[in-house]
Amino acid sequence: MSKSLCIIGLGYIGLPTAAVFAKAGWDVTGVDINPLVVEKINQGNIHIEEEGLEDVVKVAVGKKKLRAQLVPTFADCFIIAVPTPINKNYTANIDYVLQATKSILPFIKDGNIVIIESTIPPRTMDEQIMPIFQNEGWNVGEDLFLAYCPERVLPGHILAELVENSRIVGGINEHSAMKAVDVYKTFVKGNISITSAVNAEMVKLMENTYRDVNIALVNELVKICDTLQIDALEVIKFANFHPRVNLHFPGPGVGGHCIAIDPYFIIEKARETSILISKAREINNSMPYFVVEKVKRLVPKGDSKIAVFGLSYKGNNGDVRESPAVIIVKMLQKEGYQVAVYDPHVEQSHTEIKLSAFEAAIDDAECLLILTDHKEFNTISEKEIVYLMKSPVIFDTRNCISIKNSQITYYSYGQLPYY
Ligand code: SAJ
Repeated sequence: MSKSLCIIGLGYIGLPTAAVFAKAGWDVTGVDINPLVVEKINQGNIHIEEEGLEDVVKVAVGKKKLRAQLVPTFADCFIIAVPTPINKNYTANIDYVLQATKSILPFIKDGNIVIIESTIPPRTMDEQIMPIFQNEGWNVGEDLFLAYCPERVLPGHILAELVENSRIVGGINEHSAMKAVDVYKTFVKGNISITSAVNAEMVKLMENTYRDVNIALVNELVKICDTLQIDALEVIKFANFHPRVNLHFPGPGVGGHCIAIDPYFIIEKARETSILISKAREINNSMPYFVVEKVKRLVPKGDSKIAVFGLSYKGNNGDVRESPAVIIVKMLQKEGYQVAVYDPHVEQSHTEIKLSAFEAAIDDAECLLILTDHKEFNTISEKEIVYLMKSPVIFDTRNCISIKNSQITYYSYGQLPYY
């Protein structure tokens, strides 16, 4: 008989995870509080954009290996993959994780394993999750097993990375970790390493913090080079010829629900010692202001029109959470510019910012500001840009397109001259 899984949260991580387990032969029940999400999945459709996911979900639902519902059910294994939003004071809001954990209590049986995948601050497993089960009389680690197993998948490549990437499994004790390994080895091809729950919590946060700090470093380099009139892109390119240097890509800021958020979960627990991590957050948060200052130099203030290409936080993705582009658009509007936004990946229902079609966005615009590196922007019609824009000027904060038409003035980000 196949093993059963009940997974709480059918979002960006939960749904692909549910689909991959179902494909590996598990009987999967996915739980979500949103009835529209449940209905959509049971019809074999999906509510998020992720390469290849719809096909896997369709097949799994068709074969009755995956079903969605509003309440949990009995299962051999429980996985919690609900969001951990950030509070206004930049601390983690773990309410959904705690609620989801409590919601499975009536369905837990002897020998079950409960796995948390949501990103959480260090010691949440030991201090908040484990007591929920202990208070119900469970001898955690003996008759109920508990582990923290963060995912490390890159949006846009989730299905492949869930299978191929190495994984870290943090058990509340060794027995729990071994049980969690048995769960993941049914489909994970990468190495599965075992550690304690608290180490796994910190590993997850540090992976994304490493990225945030490195992005802050190149973003600061762009600012320094701007002051000193040095070509930052050349500097990055040549420094990276060093075998042990890997400068990242500069950009208009860091978005998404992971890298822009996770460092705060460390800062809140060790504020005095998280100096570099806090500064990196400050630098990346300052980048939208830097971009707006550059735009103001390029386009005289007033009610001039600016076409913005890309609203999501990264290329080929429709996710606008924490997107620096959203901040930049709002700042430009506040400055008095007319801003028309074109994003072929973002659905209008996911943002309060009005979206326009390609032609309508560039029509009569004095500057085309690229804020996201969507693949479609590589093939935009240069002819239409020259024909429709009031002045054919492009400022590419992602350095993602190459322009051949000499009638277009193209400014890259980090490269001289800016203006
Ligand atoms: N960015 C830059 N410069 C870079 C790289 C990224 O400005 O050199 C920006 C992007 O444009 C974007 C943001 O940073 O706004 C984050 O994008 P990303 O593609 O680097 O990462 P995410 O948030 O989509 O996914 C990350 C991944 N973490 C790492 O690479 C360490 C992924 O592996 C995690 O699983 C995921 O966070 C998560 O869920 O935590």
